[in-house]
Order: sequence, then structure tokens, then C-alpha cells
Amino acid sequence: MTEKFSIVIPTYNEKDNVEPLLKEIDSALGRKYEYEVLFIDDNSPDKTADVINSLSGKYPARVIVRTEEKGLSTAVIFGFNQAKYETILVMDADLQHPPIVIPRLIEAIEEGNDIAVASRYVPGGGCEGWSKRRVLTSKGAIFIAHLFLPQSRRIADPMSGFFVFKKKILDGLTLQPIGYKILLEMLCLAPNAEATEVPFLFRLRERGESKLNFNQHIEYLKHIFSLMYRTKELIRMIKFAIVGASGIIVNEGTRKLITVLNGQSSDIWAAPIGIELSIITNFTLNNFFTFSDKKASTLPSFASKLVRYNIFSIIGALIQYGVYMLLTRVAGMSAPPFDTIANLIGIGIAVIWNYFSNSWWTWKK
Ligand SMILES: Nc1nc2c(ncn2[C@@H]2O[C@H](COP(=O)(O)OP(=O)(O)O)[C@@H](O)[C@H]2O)c(=O)[nH]1
Ligand SMILES: [Mg+2]
Repeated sequence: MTEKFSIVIPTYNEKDNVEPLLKEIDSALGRKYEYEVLFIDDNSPDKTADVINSLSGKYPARVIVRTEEKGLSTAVIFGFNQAKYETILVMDADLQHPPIVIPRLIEAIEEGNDIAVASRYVPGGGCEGWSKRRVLTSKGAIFIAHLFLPQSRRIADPMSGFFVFKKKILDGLTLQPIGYKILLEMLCLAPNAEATEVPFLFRLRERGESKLNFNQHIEYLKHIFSLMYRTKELIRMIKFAIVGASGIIVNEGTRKLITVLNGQSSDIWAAPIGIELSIITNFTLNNFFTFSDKKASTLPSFASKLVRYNIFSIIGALIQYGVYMLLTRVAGMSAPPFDTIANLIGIGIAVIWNYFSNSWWTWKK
């Protein structure tokens, strides 16, 4: 069965791009597919909408002009609601997203995926003419998403604006992207949607201007934070901190109890017992409380997660010790009260390490 689909394209001042784009889409898709191209234009002063209307006889294209609202994300979501078909492809108007990739994206949907992403960061993909610095900024932004939003980790390029999806995955969801990144929003809010990637080369813009500006970086961070809140990742961090605090009580309580019963000199083995016991209680609480949605419920998986958790805790302790030594011995923070501050900084960094290493590797899924 060949999939019928709507191509939703947001436009703002793209009059010179519309015709070459429609031509490229037409030659990429030929007569093999049933599709519509739906432009959502925010009343562009350059009269993009007039150009689209003049081409709608020649191509299966139509335009809806919004006058009340502005903005890329809301334009795209508006397009989702107006689309004729149940499968929706999103792309930009400026030819940075090559239409030649569309058949492979549709194929991925026909194979049973719910989302197929045209990706710059899988083998075979890339960015034409980007400086090292620009690639690094882009990858850094993705790393932040992957770190804070586990649901985004299943896609190497969750920031792509070129993707196709089945509309049904949005049932019951309210999309409220703050910034530019609708795909990221969808991946996080529909964690069970089957998603895959197809490589593509992000081309240079030849005509018109990019609307991306510095403000978008701030919006992006706000978007990440909002998604952490809505996907309950923020609550997870708070739970992890509470469990950590309980571990301190177990750790010191055990050491104290043993030394009271066996004499002060028994601290040589009482302290490591306290440490290990608190690692085990922390692990157990995190498994059933902090990461209850990904918990180990069989004994072998419990054991293997416990081993990992133990290893990350030991690395965390070494990090704490390393930071403490560095700050007291090299950075001159050895005199009180700076030694305490040095140790607290070490503890803080170790806690961050513990959280992310375990979120990434111990409770992966
Ligand atoms: N409707 C609408 N489209 C927009 C808006 N801002 C950007 N676009 C469109 O969104 C697509 C991507 O924008 P672009 O500026 O090329 O972003 P960049 O590729 O990240 O530099 C293009 O098709 C733009 O015309 C907006 O405010 N409203
Ligand atoms: Mg662009």
C-alpha cells in the first residue's frame, strides 16, 4: 500500500523558493504518490501566498494565510490540524531539506514506524558547508536534549525540522513548543511512538534569509526545561536527591552503630560497610521509587543494574575525591572553611555524575 500524505511547510518571506521547491517535490515523487502540499504562511510581506496560489493549478499545493498569529511552531501545528491526510510530513520551504529524501521517509512509515526523521547525524547525513564551530554548537544542543530528556535519546537528530509521522500519535496530547523544535516535543510526549532515522544532507540556503536568531537559543533552553517538567524528569531528579539524602543517614548510621558496638577502632571496616550498605539502599530506593517506570523486576536484571550502580558510585566517589584534592592542593582552598567548600563542590559534581550516568546507563529503558 502506498501511503497518502500531507506535506506541511511553514513559510515566511519565501517567495523565490516556492516554485523551485514544488518542482523538486514533483520530480522526487512523480505520479507514484497521492499527496498535498500545505503551506502555512504568516502573511509574508513579500507575498509568498500569492506566488503559491498562482502555482496551485500546476502542483497539488494550497496555502493558508494566518493573520492573527505568528511563529514557526504554531504554524506547523496549525498545519497538522488542517492537513487532509493522516500521515504528515514537515519540511522547510528554503530547499535546505532536499525533497529527494521524501520517498525514503515515506517508506519508513510504510514499514510500520510512527515517526521517520530525516537526520543530519546518522551515517550518510551531514551539513553542507558548516564550520566546525557550527557543527559543535548544533551537536552541543542535541547533547543537552539527550542528557535531560531520555525520550529524545532514541533519535540522533531530535532537532531536525524534516520528518514524517502518523497523526494518530498525537491523540490526547497537547503540543506546546516554546521554541522551534516540534519534533523534540513529539518524541518526548509520545515516548512509545516507534521512531527511526534516514540520513540526509542539510543544504545551504540559496535564496531568502534565515529567521534564526540568538533569542532562539534562550527559547530552546526554556523548551527543554518545560519538557523536563511535563515529562516528569524534573520530579525524577528531586526523587534522586531525596534518596541520596537517605543514603547519608544509612552510611553514617551504620558506621556509628558498628563502632559503638565494637569500639572506635572498628571504624576501619565499619566505614566501608556503611558506604556499601548505603549504595545498596540507594540503589533499591532508586529502582522502585526514582526510576519505577524503568525498574528491574527480575533478579538477574536487578543484580546487573546493582553492579552498574555500584561501579558508577565508586567512580562518583573518585570524582569527589579528585575535585577535593584539586581544590585543596592546587587551587589553594586548604584552609578552613574553604576545605569544606571544596568538599561540598566535589560532592555536588559527584551527585550530578551519579544521576546522569545512572539515568543514561543503569535505567536505560
Ligand atoms: N509560517 C511561518 N514560517 C516561518 C516562520 N519563521 C520561519 N518560518 C519558516 O520556517 C522554515 C525554517 O526557517 P529558517 O529561517 O530557514 O530556519 P533555519 O533553517 O533554522 O535557519 C522556513 O520555511 C521559513 O520560511 C514564522 O514565523 N512563520
Ligand atoms: Mg532554513
